[in-house]
Amino acid sequence: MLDQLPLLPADPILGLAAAARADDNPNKVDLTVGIYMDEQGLCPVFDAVQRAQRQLVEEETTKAYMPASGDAAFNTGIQKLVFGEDSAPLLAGRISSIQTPGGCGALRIGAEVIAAAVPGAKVWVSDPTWPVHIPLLGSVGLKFENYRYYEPDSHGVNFDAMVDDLKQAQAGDVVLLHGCCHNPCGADLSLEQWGVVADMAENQGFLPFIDIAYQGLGDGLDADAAGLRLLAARLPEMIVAASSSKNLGLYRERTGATLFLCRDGNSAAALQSQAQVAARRVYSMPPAHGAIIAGKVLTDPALRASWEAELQGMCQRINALRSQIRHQLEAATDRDFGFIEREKGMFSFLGLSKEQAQKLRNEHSVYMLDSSRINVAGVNARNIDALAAAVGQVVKG
Ligand code: PLP
Ligand code: TYF
Repeated sequence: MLDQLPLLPADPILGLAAAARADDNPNKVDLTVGIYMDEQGLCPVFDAVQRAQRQLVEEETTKAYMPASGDAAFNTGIQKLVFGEDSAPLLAGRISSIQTPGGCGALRIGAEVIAAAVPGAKVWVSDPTWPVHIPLLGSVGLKFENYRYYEPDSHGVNFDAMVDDLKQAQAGDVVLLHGCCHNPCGADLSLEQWGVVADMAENQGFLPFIDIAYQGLGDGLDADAAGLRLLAARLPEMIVAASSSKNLGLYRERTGATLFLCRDGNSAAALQSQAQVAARRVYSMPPAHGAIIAGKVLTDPALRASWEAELQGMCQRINALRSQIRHQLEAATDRDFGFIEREKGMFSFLGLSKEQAQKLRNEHSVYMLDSSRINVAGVNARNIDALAAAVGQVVKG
């Protein structure tokens, strides 16, 4: 029975990361998978996370199951983090959430709940979007339609085209939006453009589903959630998939949340129950470790202050790297890379062809995705010259 199943190809992103790991060139440059790396090329554990983890180990008296909705402190903390401490819908009891295994689990639980409301609902996704959205949402039978978003020539958002396409989105449809730091292109909506999306959602009745996996790594914790909060202030309903992988560095602990903005408190309670039942269909109870740590960091004032300072340092470093990469690539080529400084978060398309990206890998051990997406946070003082030299050679042919 099972031997008829073929070997499947690796995940396109994680497969390239494995290829980079296997490369024995000591000067290789790995800009594949989106993890934050420091100047030493390491993905660090936040100091506040280490301290909270030590507390957890000392205090823990049981490994009994978590509730299906997860850790209460984490839920409170992430609701305030995403919607804001003094969010009106939060104070009005219109928001509920459940802790999920990472942002991926949050997307999947959101999809399950959407499919319960409207089986086979149409989800509008940006062109391009994070490729993993398709299996995560498609596996529950949701259908996809693209809206135009990134324009390679300008390296920015073609907002007129986006609006034109989304005019067709109706009540019963879902529009998936990247809350900030768009993966893969780094091009985000302005606050004014978020306002237009809110107008359209109000008039047309579609449901926004916001994937926010990089809050705090674009312009800061509040600034990165400003678009989402603008929608929350105006709309009756919305779903958010939040991840604690990047901004708390909890990647392998699989920590995230699905959050529901609802018409009223009764509906918020109903949606939480829907999400819990959806979780039972997939994994029953979430893992404890990451969310208990995140709950402590988000709600203890001293840990919170330490975490925010460290996160702000990462955000500033990413933005400084964007400027350095721009200048070094411009010096090594005769191209304009000013767009790298205009984008936000961990990703940018360098605007190279698939052949050029492959040549960079095969001839220079410089690893980026075939689309020429780089992980900006993988660049450091020791590899930036090699990156610029290799891109210069490949671009000049
Ligand atoms: N959404 C986007 C756009 C992402 O880039 C990621 C991962 O990095 C996620 C969601 C979910 O990440 P995780 O499941 O690791 O929390
Ligand atoms: O886009 C990225 O690199 C990150 C990490 O199946 C990631 O979002 C990549 C692939 C995947 C899950 C996470």
